[in-house]
Amino acid sequence: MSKIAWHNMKHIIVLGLGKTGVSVLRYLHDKKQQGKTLANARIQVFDSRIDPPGLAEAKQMLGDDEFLNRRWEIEDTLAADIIIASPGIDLREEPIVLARDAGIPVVGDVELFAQESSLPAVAVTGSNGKSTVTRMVEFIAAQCGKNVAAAGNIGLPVLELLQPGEQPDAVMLELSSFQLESINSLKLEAAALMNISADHMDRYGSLEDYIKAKQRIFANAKTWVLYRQQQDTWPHPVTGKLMTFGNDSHPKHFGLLSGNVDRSSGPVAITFRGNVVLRADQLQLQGIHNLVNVQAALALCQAIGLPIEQAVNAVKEFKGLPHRCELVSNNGGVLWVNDSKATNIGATAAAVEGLRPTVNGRLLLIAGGEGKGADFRELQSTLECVDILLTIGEDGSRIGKLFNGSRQVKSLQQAVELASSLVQAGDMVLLSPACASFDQFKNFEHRGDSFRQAVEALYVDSA
Ligand code: UMA
Ligand code: ADP
Repeated sequence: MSKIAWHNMKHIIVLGLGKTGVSVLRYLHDKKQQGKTLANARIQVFDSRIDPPGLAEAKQMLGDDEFLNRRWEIEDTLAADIIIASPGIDLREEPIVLARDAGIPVVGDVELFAQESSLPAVAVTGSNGKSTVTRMVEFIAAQCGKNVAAAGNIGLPVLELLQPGEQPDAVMLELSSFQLESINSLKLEAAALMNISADHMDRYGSLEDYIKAKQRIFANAKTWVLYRQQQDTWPHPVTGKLMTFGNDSHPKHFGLLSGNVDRSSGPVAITFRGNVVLRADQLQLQGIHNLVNVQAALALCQAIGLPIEQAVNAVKEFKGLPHRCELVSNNGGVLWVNDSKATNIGATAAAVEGLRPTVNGRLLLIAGGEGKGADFRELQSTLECVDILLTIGEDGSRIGKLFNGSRQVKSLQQAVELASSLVQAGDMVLLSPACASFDQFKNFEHRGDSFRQAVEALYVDSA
């Protein structure tokens, strides 16, 4: 898209007043304060929540009347010169489609950032592994003495990077399919597509549409970092410099030296151009999916000029993120693992299949929540690695149907209590829901924290 002609923008509407909406208002407000382009522009913000988190700040910036606590209608969108939509807003809504058809630009915060920033940037997308890879790159860079700022879907809206302050050496962006839908100008040193598994099917017409949104990350990327085990998700033709990663070996790219995930059964190592660069037991991360994540992170680090030897040494110290296959207790020899961030089938499959070989006893899985339109039959083969299944939440019983003897319980706390009566030393209890959390929790962190608290309470009570 051509550069936004801000001086022509007399009426701007911002849709959504969550984290993104607030950062967009700050960006526009700063432009207004600087006095030139937006001096007389009217800025309105819409949100269907009565009291969205950024309301006080929005009113301070815009005045009391420019927050509209209602859905945007066709009259609103057609009256705008530009529409800036938060990622959670479906761009297929009629008022937005009609505005677009009428030639009104519809952009997101990442496009605004891309039009403004000249910092070197790399980015990651995919159904799973984005946050892990994002934090890994940030961590590796810091260990190597570089200040790489992580932003995007990871939680810090990208426009916050434009606020005054110390400029980072480079930017590491985590981008969701929602954010990618409205980008055009983002130039990247390298972009990675981690993997695709069905997710957000309540927003996309088909898996193909979801994949197409993800592939937009490569439009202006010099190096394309792609997963060898899912070549059917690669954009064609590959026009960037190709760097692949995967679960197999490769003479020229990143790969894995074969062996079992169960580290006792032989070395599993990450290779680069056929040479071992890192043994799995040198890492502080569990599961084969994390060995795959390390490869992608190393490829992105290379693209921002970090020497591979240094990056490899640095990643050995990376401890992983909370709520992703996180061991929260091993009291009484039972391993309790919080994988609350597993909000889709692919993540739960990776966790169950990646952790199963490390469990001596039985594996008890707690799954369920808001299914986001997923077809849970895809979880069938994964459930064969599970010994006991407890389900929770509004779509729990849809997963339960696939497993003989599964039990649906009312709350996560009840699931933990029931689990504790069923397991013994050597077993693992894994919370890996394959669902979003919003039916019973504020977010996945709240769900993971509730799990941890319920587990801690078990042992306090029994102390
Ligand atoms: N809203 C409406 N009407 C709607 C939809 C939303 O009024 O039809 C309002 C909501 O009431 C809310 C605001 O819009 O106040 C929320 O906007 P949003 O959902 O876009 O959320 P933000 O707070 O702006 O956070 C977004 C990302 N959220 C989503 O994409 C859903 C955050 O990713 C991201 O960290 C943040 O921008 C900063 O870039 C979260 C996420 O869940 C972690 N992402 C999805 C995922 O990872 O699966 C894609
Ligand atoms: P995202 O930001 O894409 O949601 P996270 O790094 O937060 O990814 O991990 C989300 C979930 O996906 C966790 O449950 C984690 O165990 C699982 N996961 C992480 N990396 C991968 C991967 N490469 N493939 C499949 N699942 C993964």
